[in-house]
Amino acid sequence: MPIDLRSDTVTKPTPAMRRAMAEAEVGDDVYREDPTVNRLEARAAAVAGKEAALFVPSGCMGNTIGIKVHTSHGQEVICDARSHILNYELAMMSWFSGCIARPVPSPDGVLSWQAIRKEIRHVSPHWAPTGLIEIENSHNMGGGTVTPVEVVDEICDGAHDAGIPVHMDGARVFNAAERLGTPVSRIAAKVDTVMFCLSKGLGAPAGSMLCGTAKAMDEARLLRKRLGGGMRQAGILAAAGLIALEESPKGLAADHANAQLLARGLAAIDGIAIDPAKVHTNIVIFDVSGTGMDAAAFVAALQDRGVLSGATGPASVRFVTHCDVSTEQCRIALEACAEAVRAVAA
Ligand code: TLP
Repeated sequence: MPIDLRSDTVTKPTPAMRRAMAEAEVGDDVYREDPTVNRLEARAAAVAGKEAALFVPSGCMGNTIGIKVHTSHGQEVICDARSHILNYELAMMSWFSGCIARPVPSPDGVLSWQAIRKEIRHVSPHWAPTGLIEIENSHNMGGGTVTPVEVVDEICDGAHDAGIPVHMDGARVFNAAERLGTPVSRIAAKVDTVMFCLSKGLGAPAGSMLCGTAKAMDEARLLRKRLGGGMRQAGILAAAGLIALEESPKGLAADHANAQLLARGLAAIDGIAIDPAKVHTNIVIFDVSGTGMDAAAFVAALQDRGVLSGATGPASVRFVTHCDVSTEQCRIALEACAEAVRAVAA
């Protein structure tokens, strides 16, 4: 079996999750009659500190619905230039919500109110008005970086004063919570909606939660149906989600320690550039330009040595730690990196 560091999306359900799935009490969730889904939604809302939550099949659908709930066609969505909603969601904000992105560059994916406020547009004969501000926390392509609570609060206060809602792509907000030592409900306290994934670091087989006001979630439920996300006896999946919510956050500290181990080990390899201080959570993005290989060649060389990774740019490679990779496997992966670099140098 290869050591799979491509993403935390590759995690497999635990034995406890599989047992709960087999035994789950189910009903038709489109009629809101699935007791397990109802329990998961109530629990997710409590964890996020919101009135209500909606179980959706994926993070992309959660973000798509979150954007649609807040915006009208012909508006702009302010987001970081490397955000997932802009770069990895097949232009759904335009396809489904009729909005365009107003990308704002940021250091490592951490936005600030100062950077955002300059980009806010009001109705005018020439401009599309800002309909929404989006924050990704932790930030995937920023290298798993975490936006501190005070910064999130400041963005929300400024946005709300300007009459603009805020959506958080919290696909990995539990990783942010672990890093900050702060509950998810505090991180998301001021955002209008937050989406988080059960299927990444938390290890559930599928599903994400969108959380917000009861009114927003009622609308979100209709949008989910429009998108084909009414899943009927979804309690089978929700049962795993409930375990993911209660049990899995405890394991994230170990994933972060493994990411640090990788970052420090990579920094010590000639030709690889990474600053371990910038690795906040479970994502390790590093530059391989000094190795004589581009990212594709580096990824291929690692694959030959039994380690799976992903290229995130012409010269950048991503490792993501998760509950299905051990510290020992991270050490083996580092050895594979060193060996691949030595082989090219020779
Ligand atoms: N991220 C995936 C890929 O799509 C890049 C990964 O391997 O990291 N928001 C963020 C910040 C994400 O990183 C992802 C998935 C999503 C949303 C979408 O979640 P899914 O895959 O459940 O639709």
